[in-house]
Amino acid sequence: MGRRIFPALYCVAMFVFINGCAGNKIVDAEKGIRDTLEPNSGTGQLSTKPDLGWEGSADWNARRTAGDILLFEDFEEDNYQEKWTVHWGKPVGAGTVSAPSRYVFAGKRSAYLESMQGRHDSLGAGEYVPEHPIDNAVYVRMDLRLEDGFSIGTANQLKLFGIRGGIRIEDTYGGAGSKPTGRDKFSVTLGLDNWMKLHFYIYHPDQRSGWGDSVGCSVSYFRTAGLSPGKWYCVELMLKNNIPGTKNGQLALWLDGQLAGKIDGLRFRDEDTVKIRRITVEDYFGGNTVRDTSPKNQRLYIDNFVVSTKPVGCFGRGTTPSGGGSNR
Ligand SMILES: [Ca+2]
Repeated sequence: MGRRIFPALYCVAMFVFINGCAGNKIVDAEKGIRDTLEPNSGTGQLSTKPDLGWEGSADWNARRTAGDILLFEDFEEDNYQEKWTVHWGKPVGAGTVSAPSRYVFAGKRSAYLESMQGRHDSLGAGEYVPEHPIDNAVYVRMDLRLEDGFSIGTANQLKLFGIRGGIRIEDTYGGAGSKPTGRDKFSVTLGLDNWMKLHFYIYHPDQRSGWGDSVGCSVSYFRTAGLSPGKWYCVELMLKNNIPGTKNGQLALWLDGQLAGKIDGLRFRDEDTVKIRRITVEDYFGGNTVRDTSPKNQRLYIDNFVVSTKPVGCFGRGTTPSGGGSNR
């Protein structure tokens, strides 16, 4: 990250992107929900009735086939990290915190990542690599809470977590400053801007420059979804890959079960072999100056971390995303 986004420039950039980018459109929450009332069109839907056949069981091994759940992590076991498959990095978590604590969402423990004053990266940042690359859609969901008093300081964004794709696992990094070709890689990160509002940060072949596109997660035309310290959020990010030759890729974000951001018409690839290969949890302060580092030592807590090829939802809280369907 070499950019600092000032408010005015940010708004202009958002306007240009929303109105001027080929094939992309932002759908606000109300519009998105109206869209989803129509029969399954394969364009992403919301359901108000959870129908997953899964209530967040800790028995993720038993459920991984039936529910298309690749990873369910509740951080209850001492050796939880042994379940995770990784490539470069480590499983997520600098440590765990035990109940009773407001930082445990469910069960007896949650995990935390810890940002250190003056640093970009955080202790406990990690990754999960699905056993088989995902061709179509992936849903990454977690309960997330920022430590009370959490601050982004003067950093231009805080990268929370992301989905990485590539023709090979070795290609699945962000690629700062270089535009994907459609035949190498793509990257989507969910981030918080300096105003604690959520945005997608997307490296894709149709991006406007060498740097990725930043697109706010719109609750309505005038309001962007955000996070605040002091409460737990159910956060779910979906990436649906496009069919090569067709700009039908999608991104969606649900916050506490409500659609909080959606982009249609994306092109992530021009070849089938460019698949979803890594999931990252970063808690990374960007860009690249000392002003873009954590202003103090502070933690981000996560619980019930799920990676699935089907919608997951909030286990009875709010509505449940559904209708990821298939591109094919
Ligand atoms: Ca737990």
